[in-house]
Amino acid sequence: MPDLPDAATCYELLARMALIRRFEEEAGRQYQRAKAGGFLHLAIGEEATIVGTTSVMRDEDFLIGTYRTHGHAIARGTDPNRVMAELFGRVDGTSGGRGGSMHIFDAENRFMGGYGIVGGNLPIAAGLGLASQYKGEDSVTVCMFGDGGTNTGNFGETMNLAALWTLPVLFLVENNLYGMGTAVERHSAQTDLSKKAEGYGIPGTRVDGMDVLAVREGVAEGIRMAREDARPTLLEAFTYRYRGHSAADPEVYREREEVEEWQEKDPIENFAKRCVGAGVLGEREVQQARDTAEETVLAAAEFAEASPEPPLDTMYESLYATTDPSGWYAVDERSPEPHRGEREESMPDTARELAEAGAAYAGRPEGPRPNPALEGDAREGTAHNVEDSGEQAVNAQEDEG
Ligand SMILES: Cc1ncc(C[n+]2csc(CCOP(=O)(O)OP(=O)(O)O)c2C)c(N)n1
Ligand SMILES: [Mg+2]
Repeated sequence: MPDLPDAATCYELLARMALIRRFEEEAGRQYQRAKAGGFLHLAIGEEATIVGTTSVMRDEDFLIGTYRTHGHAIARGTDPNRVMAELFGRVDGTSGGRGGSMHIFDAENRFMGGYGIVGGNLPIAAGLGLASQYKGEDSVTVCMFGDGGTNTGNFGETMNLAALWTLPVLFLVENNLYGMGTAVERHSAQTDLSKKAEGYGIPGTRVDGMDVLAVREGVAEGIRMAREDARPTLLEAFTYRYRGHSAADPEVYREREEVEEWQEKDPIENFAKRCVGAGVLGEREVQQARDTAEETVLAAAEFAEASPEPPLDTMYESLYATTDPSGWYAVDERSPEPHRGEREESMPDTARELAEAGAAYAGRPEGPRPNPALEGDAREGTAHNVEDSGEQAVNAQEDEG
């Protein structure tokens, strides 16, 4: 078990977790009152994984998560008032009330969302890592996603690129044992999720996601490897959500006893007990953390309630980024010289004509389309390759026969 840090750090960790817990409880209550609309996914029980992670990130690092991320934004420094207002769909919300619970976004605090598509944040994390690398910044991206997210195609594609391009990204699986109502052993062939990226050259480790200090240690090491060694890694944190998958979950897939067993490992209660037991914090400070959380969250609900709804005629505002992209570039810097076939003059004439015409077969006479394997492009391509590779030319001649 990792040693306790100094009293100020312990207090901060405890206070953050208590705030997120209380925020989520209130969000659930406001959803019942129909003040918060859309879907609502609460992370009650997962606070140590969230706060342990953000507590060792630098301001310039990026965090990207899923649709269960009210706490992630708050842990990153987003004003709880603005998160609550977003849940309420009000103008003072993080996305002007247009995103709702699943799309909290705060670029200023480098909290990059908030995504409803399972696994959808993974390639974006690779993009953030690539941007840091390309700009020569030493910021690291932490990408948090669920156990279910490891089954998506995006997972494999992202691991491949992250390893290939040595992207400064830490991938963190919040393994809460279920993807909606499906248990890990029923949805993943490999149940040791930390191993799922090994084949791509991304090593993984496991950590107790209910222990804020263990998470800190694991994440700090992953961030260090990303920042100093340009090595992406995977960290699997075992955690548990006490509430249903979303607000509308009858929870028929698990027993009450299982939930209670995990509640025994409660990340906030146990950390508070440990701090008090070790004499690092007093009972009074623990109570103070809880009271402050209470005040902050009640104020957030009041703030959200008072914030106006967006006027109807602004419905189409703030939906798309309309600034120009800063430029286009090739990413393969290990062999920046053009690869075979990439030079314009090495393009087969037919292909060039078609490309210049703007569309395949544009300007061609009506009728049966040419078979490129027998006539046209493929043959021209082969002829061109004669200089590059005698072997290919021989094979092509054999095919002709
Ligand atoms: C691509 C895609 N498929 C299916 C869904 C529906 N869906 C929403 S959440 C979810 C479960 C994901 O579980 P996990 O990744 O473990 O995250 P958790 O909800 O446990 O935090 C599914 C299947 C979706 N949003 N996106
Ligand atoms: Mg899950």
